[in-house]
Amino acid sequence: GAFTEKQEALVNSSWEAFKGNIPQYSVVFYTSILEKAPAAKNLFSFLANGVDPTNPKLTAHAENLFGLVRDSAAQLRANGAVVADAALGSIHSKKGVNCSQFLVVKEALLKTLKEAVGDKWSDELSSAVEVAYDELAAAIQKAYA
Ligand code: HEM
Ligand code: ISQ
Repeated sequence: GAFTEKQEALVNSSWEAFKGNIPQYSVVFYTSILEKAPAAKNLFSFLANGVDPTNPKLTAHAENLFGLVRDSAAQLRANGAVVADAALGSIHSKKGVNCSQFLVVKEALLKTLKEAVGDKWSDELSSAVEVAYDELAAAIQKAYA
């Protein structure tokens, strides 16, 4: 079905919660990714010295990714579809990023947002974030050259 205004608001609320402590939640995010996919360390130069919350590159990359999920929800609500720009497709295609890696990042995102929103977490919020993420991941892979 269509992505509702309520779903967009739920995704926005999780983004606001994440922004409440970006260094702390970035650690949760990267740690979760590295637990499931240790090789991800080699994909991101800013992880060379471990998950350091004072490294501005580390937090900025997490913020960019979370911001795009929020943007995806806005696109779904406004247009019923998500379009990723070609540059986003080409970065990931060059790095050979695959479906299983998209799944690892999705699970880490959900875990992080669950921690950020605390007792406001719900199945409805989880599913709104999942739809926004899955549609964005599909749009990125569709933009692979
Ligand atoms: C770069 C977003 C999934 C690996 C980027 C960039 C963005 C982005 C915006 C540009 C640089 C930055 O701001 O970080 C996303 C989004 C994703 C996603 C929205 C999911 C919907 C993934 C996955 C992987 C991955 C699953 C692999 C585990 C990379 C790598 C770069 C990159 C290696 C280049 C980093 C660098 O060296 O600067 N991504 N990404 N991405 N992404 Fe993703
Ligand atoms: C994937 N692409 C861009 C940035 C990221 C930050 C953290 C984890 C995965 C990412």
